[in-house]
Amino acid sequence: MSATDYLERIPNNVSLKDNRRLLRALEEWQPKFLEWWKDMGPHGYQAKDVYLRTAVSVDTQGWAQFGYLRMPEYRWGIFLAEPEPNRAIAFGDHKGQPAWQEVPGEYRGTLRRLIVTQGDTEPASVEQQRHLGQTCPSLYDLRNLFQVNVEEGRHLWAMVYLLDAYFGRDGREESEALLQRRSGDRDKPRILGAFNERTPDWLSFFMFSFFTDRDGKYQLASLAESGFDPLARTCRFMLTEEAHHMFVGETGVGRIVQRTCELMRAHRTDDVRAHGGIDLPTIQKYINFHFSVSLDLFGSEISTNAANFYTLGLKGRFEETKKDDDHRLKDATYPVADLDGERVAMCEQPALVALNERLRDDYVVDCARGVARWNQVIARAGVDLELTLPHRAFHRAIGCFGDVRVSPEGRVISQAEWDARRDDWLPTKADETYVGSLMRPVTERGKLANWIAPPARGINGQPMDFEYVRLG
Ligand code: BYC
Repeated sequence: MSATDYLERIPNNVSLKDNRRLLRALEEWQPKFLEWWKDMGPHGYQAKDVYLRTAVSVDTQGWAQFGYLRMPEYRWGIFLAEPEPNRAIAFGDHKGQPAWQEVPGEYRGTLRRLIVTQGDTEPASVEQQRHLGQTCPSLYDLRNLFQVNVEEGRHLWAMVYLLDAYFGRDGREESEALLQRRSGDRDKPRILGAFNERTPDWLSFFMFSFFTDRDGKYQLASLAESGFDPLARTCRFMLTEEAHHMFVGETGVGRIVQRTCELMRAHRTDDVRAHGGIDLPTIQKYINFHFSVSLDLFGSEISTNAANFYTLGLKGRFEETKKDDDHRLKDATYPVADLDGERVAMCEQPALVALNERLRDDYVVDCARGVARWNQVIARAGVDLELTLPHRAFHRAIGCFGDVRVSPEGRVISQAEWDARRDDWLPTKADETYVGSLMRPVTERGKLANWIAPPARGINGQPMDFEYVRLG
């Protein structure tokens, strides 16, 4: 492909045509990306026309253009939110100074690590979801899966842009390594725990999109506050796309819950498995699993890394600029959940080292709102049961609860009690086998698998029976 072709293929608002060095780096990386997409991207459907949204600019007209295209021809572009004139750093030791347009030399390594950690999650999620197309519950859902996948690909591009444009040779090496690690691979795993878990079925996919993509929202929002302006602007634009991913998760689980309740009422039974549905206790176990592994993504309760990221002006808090305090936090404290002997108790900690926990708190509140909406579906159906979030200490691998066993109610328990109760709380092999047995592809226009209700509306005003993926 010639340089002009690349400029055509990579819609951008970073003046790529004037930056030959960056263009060359991306020209070299792009075929490797496509190779990775071929090997690790969605299995099947690569030659089919999919009704996708593509961002071709950052204005209201351009960021959501709908049309049919084949996934490998998706235009993975590079977009930064519009610059904020005279933007100043909003927090930490550099508060009030002009935001950096170049990487400050002394923070190079730290910043690169943050960008690589963020970037690593994007291809990881595509890898985790690569087989789901084979078992889609409808063409509508299949299209949404692919939309999420191409946009995660674009988010990888966004991080690779930062690495290639601002971190020289090191950055280019990291860009390559992002295509070499593999989700779940024992020898070269993805960096963060949740991104090495399997997403074997659509219930897991919707839970992942609700819980794990929501970690993405909070991490991106914190990086969108960064003093390094290109990172802040990149993340701000990514957040516009992230909203759809969480919508897919929330409505996906909501539609399963709705269908389950319909089956419960129609057959006057809690045992909807007999009628091909996913029972509410199984849904609860999947919530317990995905919530807990996503909580781990926020890091330890007490973290000097987090304090440094903040003090150096690299990563802020959620909605930093809306908070009414000194934005330095040197003397502030924050309540953090900790182990006090056999119980979980709150204790005041220096606010700077507690920033991971603070972000986790924001996230938990947001998750609870979504669960409340699922419970409205259940209540409207007249079913007497509520889904809940397990206690934050339940089933944790990272942080102070990583070494203890805790029940979903937050009681510290023995290993023996955990062993006896684990299968009541987390999906078992039998649960996974049952859910797996429901995963049969439904690809007829307007048709839907039996275990999920139809969406309230189609994509971009299209009807449910629209040909979201052309199979002919
Ligand atoms: N798994 O000081 P600590 C998304 C490591 S999702 C494995 O507590 P820190 C998306 C940690 O790296 C958002 N290792 O943690 C969603 C550190 O290692 P070193 C992704 C873990 O550094 C769906 C050590 O343990 N973005 O976008 O304060 C689909 C001590 O850690 C884990 C980001 O995460 C773990 N869960 O915070 C697609 C933002 N947790 O330094 C996309 C960028 C901790 O001792 N990342 N460790 O070698 C960060 O801000 C931070 O790296 C973390 C960790 C918040 C993740």
